[in-house]
Amino acid sequence: MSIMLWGRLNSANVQKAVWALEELELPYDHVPLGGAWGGTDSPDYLAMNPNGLVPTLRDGELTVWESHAIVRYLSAEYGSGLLFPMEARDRAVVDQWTDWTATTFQPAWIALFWNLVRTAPEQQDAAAIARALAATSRCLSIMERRLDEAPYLGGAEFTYADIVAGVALYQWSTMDIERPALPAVSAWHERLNGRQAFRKAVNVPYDDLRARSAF
Ligand SMILES: N[C@@H](CCC(=O)N[C@@H](CS)C(=O)NCC(=O)O)C(=O)O
Repeated sequence: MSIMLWGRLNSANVQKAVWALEELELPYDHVPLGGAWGGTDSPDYLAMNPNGLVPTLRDGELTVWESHAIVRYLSAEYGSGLLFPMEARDRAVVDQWTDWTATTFQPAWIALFWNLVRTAPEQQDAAAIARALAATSRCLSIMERRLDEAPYLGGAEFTYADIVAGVALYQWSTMDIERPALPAVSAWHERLNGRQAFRKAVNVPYDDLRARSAF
């Protein structure tokens, strides 16, 4: 039975799973779900993912949801020594950036995206946008210092930490905002853009999400 992935491809959390699958060259079937497709509240879907959000991944008998758990699973199962460092000490640094992305970086940049892109212009709150931009810029300045000393967040090698954080780069670089100069982050973005899996998973236009705050 091949790997199945449920979720709309314009979701950053789904893009993490797609990027990991493509990076590992794994065959998979994809079911668009959530957003304009709906289906997250169907009994069948909730039986797999009681959280009712995307993505969900099934691999044989295993069903797993939460994008970071999915990326970590794929990396450990199919990318040991590749996306998934074998040494616990190396993995600790990768997990540090992965968990920081979940708790700090992603909430900041998603707030910016919601306030600026998903909220209709007449309902936008300039102060909320400014706060979200400041929080996102602060996170990126932390990444700037890290990427000034190492080519990837985990260190010398590309890992799943780059996947979970790197999905932000398309939105960040295309949103209508004033961006601070971040040369190390820009160089990292260029390095990631050199990967086919990144381009396929992440460089996905989001015009159909503009002024769509219902999901
Ligand atoms: N912490 C979850 C968050 C999942 C989440 O918020 N997914 C959003 C899309 S990015 C969702 O399902 N929204 C409802 C929808 O698209 O219908 C994860 O990382 O997987």
